[in-house]
Amino acid sequence: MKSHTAAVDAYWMPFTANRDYKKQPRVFVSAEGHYYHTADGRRLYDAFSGLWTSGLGHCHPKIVEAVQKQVATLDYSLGFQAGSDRVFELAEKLTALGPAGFNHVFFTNSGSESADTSLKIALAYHRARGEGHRTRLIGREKGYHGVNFGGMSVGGMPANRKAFGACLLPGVDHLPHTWSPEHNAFRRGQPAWGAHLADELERLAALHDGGNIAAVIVEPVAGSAGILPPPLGYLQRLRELCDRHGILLIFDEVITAFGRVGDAFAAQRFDVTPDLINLAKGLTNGVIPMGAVMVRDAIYEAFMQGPDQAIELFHGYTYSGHPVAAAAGIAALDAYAEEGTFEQARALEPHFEDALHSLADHPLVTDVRNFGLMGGVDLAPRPGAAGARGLEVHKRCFWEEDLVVRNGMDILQFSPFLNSRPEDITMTVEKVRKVLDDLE
Ligand code: PXG
Repeated sequence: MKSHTAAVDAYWMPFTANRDYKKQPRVFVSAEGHYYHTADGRRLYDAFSGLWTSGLGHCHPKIVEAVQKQVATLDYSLGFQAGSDRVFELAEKLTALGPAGFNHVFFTNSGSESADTSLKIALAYHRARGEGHRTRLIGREKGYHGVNFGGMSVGGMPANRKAFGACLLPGVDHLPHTWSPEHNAFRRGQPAWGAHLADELERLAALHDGGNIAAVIVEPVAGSAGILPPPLGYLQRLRELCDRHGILLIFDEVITAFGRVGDAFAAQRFDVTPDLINLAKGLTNGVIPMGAVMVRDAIYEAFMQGPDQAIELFHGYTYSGHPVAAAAGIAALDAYAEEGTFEQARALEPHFEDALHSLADHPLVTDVRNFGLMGGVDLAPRPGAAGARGLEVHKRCFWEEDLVVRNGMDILQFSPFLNSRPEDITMTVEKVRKVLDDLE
């Protein structure tokens, strides 16, 4: 007899061990605030706030209301050569929140689309300025920029790339990642060692002649690869080298924006201003899919030439600037401001850091890293079964502790709500310790 229903079987799940999952499906039917609910009436605390998405909590009443109202008022709006009132309003609000000089925003529907959009804008920008030979793109090992061809190519997660090797974009190089357990294990916040790793860009610039490189894309704090905060001075160094060689710097802030690092954007927290900023997730608090790419004024202006009737960028999605997503975005940005969410997140940081690092003495824990409200805890892999221990923690937390904890292989990832109560962070870590104590 099958241990699961035809419905569970029908769904080919993303980034999931489908066969293992379908033996004992973990299904949510509703959510409220900091909790998910299951069909059998269980209530689980969400220690990952969605998928880095839902910093304000699930089903925020003001966002729900805005979406309900919008979907009944203007469900879809033609987005090419036309637009809804909502999307213009959101664009203005977003640019007001961003670093000075970012007064234009292009809308997408996901972080992956933001990655590819930002790379295309970078290439087209250079071409528009008569530097069409700048075609090389530089990513970083352990980088994650989604799963479309551009983002995958500049990304540095081997498992996400290996099946598609021959079809990755040509002309891509990778900077080294910044994780170094021998120098920085159990380091709180930004590691002191590693700023020099940015100098690899100087070597690549020499190799390719700096003039052939279009853009460098990095996550200010690498997320999916296990929460790797930038070494002190590293981002500043990247900025200097990009300036020296006329290279655009793209910050992929799909995770780090909207309070996750205690400020509206990591660019502001680190005081390093890129040329393009990629967004998604927290833009709508995860309520409706939406992404965006914000650009420095000089980039937008470089496109605004030629006859007025000419389309300046041949790029866009049917759902770019969808009115319902835009309404969710407006409500989310309003809620962040009204509730002081970014300040709340910043104030929680020391408690989160202490709580997470209290796991450092556990015999199965090999490293703990944190920045803002992003945390990673490395577990020693079970011999011959990489990822098994991490998945077991996820499943035991779900079934035994009423807790949703995300694992990326053997790395436990923590993304507490930006408005968490300190005691819930303590509770999360205590439950994880209990599960770790029971593991072989
Ligand atoms: N850039 C970054 C920095 C991301 O974190 C994407 C792009 C892609 O976004 P979309 O919306 O296309 O998925 C992401 C997505 C994890 C995890 O476990 C994180 C993501 C996706 C899957 C797993 O940390 N982030």
